Amino acid sequence: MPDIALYFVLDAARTEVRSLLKVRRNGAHDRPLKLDGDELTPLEVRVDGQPLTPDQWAMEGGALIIPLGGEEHEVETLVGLAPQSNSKLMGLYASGGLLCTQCEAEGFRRITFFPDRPDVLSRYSVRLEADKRLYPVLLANGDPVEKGDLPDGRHWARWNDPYPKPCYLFALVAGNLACNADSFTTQSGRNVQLGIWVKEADLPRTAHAMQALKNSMAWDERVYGREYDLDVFNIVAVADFNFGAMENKGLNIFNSRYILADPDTATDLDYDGVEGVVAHEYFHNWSGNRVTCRDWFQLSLKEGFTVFRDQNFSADMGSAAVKRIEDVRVLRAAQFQEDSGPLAHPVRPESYMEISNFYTATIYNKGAELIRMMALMLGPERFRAGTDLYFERHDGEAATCEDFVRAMEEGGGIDLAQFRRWYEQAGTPHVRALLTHDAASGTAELTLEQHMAPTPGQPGKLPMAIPLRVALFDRDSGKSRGDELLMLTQARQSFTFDDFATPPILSINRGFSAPVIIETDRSQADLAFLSGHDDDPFARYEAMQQLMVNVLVGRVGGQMVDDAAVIAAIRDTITDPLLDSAFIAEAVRLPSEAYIGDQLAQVDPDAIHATRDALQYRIGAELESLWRAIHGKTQANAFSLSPAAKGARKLRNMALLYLNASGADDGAAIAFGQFSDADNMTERQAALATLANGTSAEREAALDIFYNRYRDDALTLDKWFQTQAFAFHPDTVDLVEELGRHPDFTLSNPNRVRSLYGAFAGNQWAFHHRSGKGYRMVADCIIALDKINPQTAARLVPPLGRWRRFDEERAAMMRAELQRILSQPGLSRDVTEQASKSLD
Ligand code: B3K
Ligand code: ZN
Repeated sequence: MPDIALYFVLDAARTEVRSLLKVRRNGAHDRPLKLDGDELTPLEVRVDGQPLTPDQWAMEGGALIIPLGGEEHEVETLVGLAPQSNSKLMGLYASGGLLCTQCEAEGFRRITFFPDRPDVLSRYSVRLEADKRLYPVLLANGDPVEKGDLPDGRHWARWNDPYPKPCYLFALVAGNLACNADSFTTQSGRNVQLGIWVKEADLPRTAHAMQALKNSMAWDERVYGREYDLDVFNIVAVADFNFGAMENKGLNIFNSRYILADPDTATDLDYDGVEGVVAHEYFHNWSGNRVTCRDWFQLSLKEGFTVFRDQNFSADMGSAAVKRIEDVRVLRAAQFQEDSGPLAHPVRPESYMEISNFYTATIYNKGAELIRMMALMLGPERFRAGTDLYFERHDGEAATCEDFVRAMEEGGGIDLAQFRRWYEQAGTPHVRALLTHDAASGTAELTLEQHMAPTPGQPGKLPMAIPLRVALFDRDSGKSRGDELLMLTQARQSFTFDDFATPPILSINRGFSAPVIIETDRSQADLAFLSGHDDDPFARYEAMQQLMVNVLVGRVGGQMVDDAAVIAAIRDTITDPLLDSAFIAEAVRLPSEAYIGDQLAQVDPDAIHATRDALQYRIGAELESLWRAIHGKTQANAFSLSPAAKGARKLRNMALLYLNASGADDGAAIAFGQFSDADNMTERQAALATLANGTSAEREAALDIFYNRYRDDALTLDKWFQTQAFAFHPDTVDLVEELGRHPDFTLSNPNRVRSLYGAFAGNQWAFHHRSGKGYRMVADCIIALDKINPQTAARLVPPLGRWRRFDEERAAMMRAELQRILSQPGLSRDVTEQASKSLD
């Protein structure tokens, strides 16, 4: 399909789409032309200008089948769409008065008949026509070429995209939008017009996104030598969106939560989210659009690589150490859980029922870790040689993960034969590390053993190639001789280190060099040493976490583990004048309840909650005066987004949390004070969250104030729902049930659903309430939402699928809910796949 011309007559109730396809037979075969379609009815079908009679074409499933004789034809179809009734938010739909599209992965077939697969690349010419008053702005991919007015208050615009692209990158937007306009001059001196399009009232909230866009464009030139290729780059924010954002060529469409930010409504985390997602979508212009995927099994080719790129961009814009800690926390929370459950799949999956279910932490975040390991093994110059070769060799093509690995091998000069198993084998490798010391010879020996548990469809696993950054610390000097990169390639392997008169201390998987679970038997004393001395910030953080995990896991298992080492390490950390605030805040944070659960053979949500709460109380009470001092000292810094200001807010919020955990009488009053006085959402929301965990009068007051202040601002009201759903409050289950009936709750907005039920399902203690009520509520939501928006409904299934990790009673209730979901008539393919795999 070398060329496609599309003609849209746009209207929320009824849109007409005429498409003209130049088709050319792809090889020596006589099969008919098959054009995918989903919920489409052909109103006209023409070949080379001649209308076909209904007996000259056929429908097969949703697809249109046209027998064709010759080698080349022009095929024309006409269909009618009803955007305002499209609640799936795939294809052309209406959102807050706008018309917009979402095509990835298979939404284009809901707009017109077309071979909807990523290896069909075509040049698009698009004409949009609409009522000028309702839809004064008409946008599509590529460059604007012509526009004009029509009688009856109508107008039109034509856009051409000179770069052949797969149809999943098609986009259009029509609506009443205001523009934050700016420009960027590329390294070769071309001028690019940048536009961020939002509702007029939201214009003041677009500055951060624009700055992020310009920074991204400069970064991709500097770090990867990649320049932007069109004359315009537009971004549109929409309120109803299934995902974060979409990288359509030259016309990115965003969930408004990743564009809009101002101090009053966005937290520092939100600001970082805007910066990261703007960068991610922009970077896709090369890793995704110029070089796209041959098929959807290769999804990680663009997503893993692009996440790696956006992570490094954000690291360069702020604190690299803290960014790495945050990224690993996300990986462990989302991807390690996936890898250890019924939905585990390889980074390059081998089958799927519904591709929408494969936009997972494995494809995205583990995929990024694979690229990171290759970059580590190659070093910066050779990695860049590899990516240069990849982009040159595959520009304009639909490529595979194998193509990427081969470019790394050839461009970087490395053998990745065994490394390829990372794409094939699902599951997280466990690496057991044992360090022994021989005083007579003065040598230390590190023995590493790897194993991987079976995953669905993969009973046996082969050893992986695991790059581990390691350092050995001398107890007396407190120093190491530096970092070494060890390659663990066998099931069991030993490494010897000379000249150690006394037993050194092991620092391993520094920087989280490989996405594995390390098992060591390092003592609390050795971990405490590393938590104070390790010169790799991630390893230092990790030592602190491991100290805490040992206490928590031991106590949940009924052992009396002393917490003195934890409290001492936290005291040393918060009083260390050389550490920056953001790092301190990360280091002293207790591991999440879910993470503690992951370390146990069986998750006991109540015991985990009680144990973690008790340790939090001890840390709060023992160090109360320090928390009080930190909270007071970091006050009143005028709002700025500098790393120092963000770090101070993060630490202050942590101090507030521990101060409240300490049981101090004035805890709630101090939190309420912070809530009332804050000049920014980071402190306001943290104070609200701290209050929401308790049962004080201030809790209700703050929730009311927050609600009344933001009730007309959907994005900020989401935080009100989310904070309550996340709260460690004994009645969270009932409160969430009530919130589900709140007049501001709606299933039709994915952000709102995620804020309430998505957050709730991530609150281990509340969701796994022994009554089973949490399971029932989430299942009810899935069943109701499936009729409206199956893609978003399916994303709520995985928490129910983790039943194997819980006691028999909970497991039985979770299974019963999965069965109830599966017994619903007319269940979508999306939810069917997730629920049935979860029961297997
Ligand atoms: N590529 C899109 C994902 C769209 C998924 C739709 N099922 C966003 C991103 O990763 O950049
Ligand atoms: Zn992406």
